[in-house]
Amino acid sequence: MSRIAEARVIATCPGRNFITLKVVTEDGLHGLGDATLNGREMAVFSYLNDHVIPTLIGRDAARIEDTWQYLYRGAYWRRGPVTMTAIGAVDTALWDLKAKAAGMPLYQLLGGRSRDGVLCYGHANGEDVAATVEEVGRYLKLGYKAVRAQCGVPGLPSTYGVSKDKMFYEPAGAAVPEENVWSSEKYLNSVPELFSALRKEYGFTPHLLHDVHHRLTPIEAGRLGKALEPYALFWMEDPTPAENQESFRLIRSHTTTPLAVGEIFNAIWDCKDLIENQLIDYIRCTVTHAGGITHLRQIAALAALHQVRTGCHGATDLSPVSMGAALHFDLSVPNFGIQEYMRHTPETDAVFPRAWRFDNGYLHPGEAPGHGVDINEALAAEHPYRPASLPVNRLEDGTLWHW
Ligand code: GCO
Ligand code: MG
Repeated sequence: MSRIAEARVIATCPGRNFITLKVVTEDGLHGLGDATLNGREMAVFSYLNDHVIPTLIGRDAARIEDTWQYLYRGAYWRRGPVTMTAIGAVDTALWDLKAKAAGMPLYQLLGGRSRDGVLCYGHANGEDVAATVEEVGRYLKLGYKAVRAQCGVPGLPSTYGVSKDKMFYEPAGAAVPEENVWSSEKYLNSVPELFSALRKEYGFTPHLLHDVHHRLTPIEAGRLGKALEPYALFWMEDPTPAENQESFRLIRSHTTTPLAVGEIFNAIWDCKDLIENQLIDYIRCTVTHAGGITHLRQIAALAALHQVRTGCHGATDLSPVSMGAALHFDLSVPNFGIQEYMRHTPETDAVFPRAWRFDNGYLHPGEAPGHGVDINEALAAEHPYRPASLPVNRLEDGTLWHW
């Protein structure tokens, strides 16, 4: 393998914004990394262009670990979503390159398969319980073994996670955030009814998941987890903001519903206390936002010591490049749990040709050398970047609430 000759950052918006890092070696191979930080895309674009790419040119592309250490340990400013997303993009691109140079699918370099396929969950949502039950049924017919269910809350004009476009849900909209109304009381009263209806209709074989999006206080989360116990959820996600991680002890002391956290974490230091104290069951960090394959493997190794399993974030705010890399990680890592899978639009799939595929509830990374996802730059250029933001939340009295 040779030296890095060139690296460039590509911004494209085939339905939503994606930032992609392309690293090219002197012998003409290229590797790709996803650098999409949802709603803050241009911060990483600049970080890569202004601070990272100048240090990559001429570097030995084979030295993945040393490059990671250089960008993390060598920098005065450590951690944080912008830095770690930039490092993650470089790391993923270098793993892609190394596997291409070896002529192997990436999972082979990561130790080979630990399983035959990657269990994934889809997103079902509806305005009310009946519509959500129907939507979950649609996923089960498509072959999904696991489905996340989100439902409109009676008495609230709209609910985050519940969309009109069921197949290609994209929550980022206006350039300046829209405002949603939230009520934890109304929400808490409505969720158990949804899962009761789902178990009544479909029994206990399908895995069911639910995302709280950080909206509850710890004691409210304990109450919800307890109320959901009869419906045996695969997990309850992000029940409360995870800054004060001690608060998870309170949730844990009230419920055996498994807990999943980590989609907005960016370093092992965010995960350490929750994992070491066994306060969660699934860790949801991604290759994109948590420092690439190199760092995610470290997080997974720590998690394995404590019987915490992985459940990588896989919303459409991560590009197909992220999914490609995640699937090689998922296939190889011993303590894999589940992979989130939200379909991208056909426009996005056209910009990012890929080797991975969905088959009967499982994802497969494919056998192409590298992570198996490429970018059609000419097509990408036809979809220029446009600012888009996630909505913010206010309580019914106007108080600003957690995202
Ligand atoms: C998830 C996430 C999504 C977020 C999205 C933000 O679990 O997939 O919480 O639902 O809305 O990633 O852009
Ligand atoms: Mg989530």
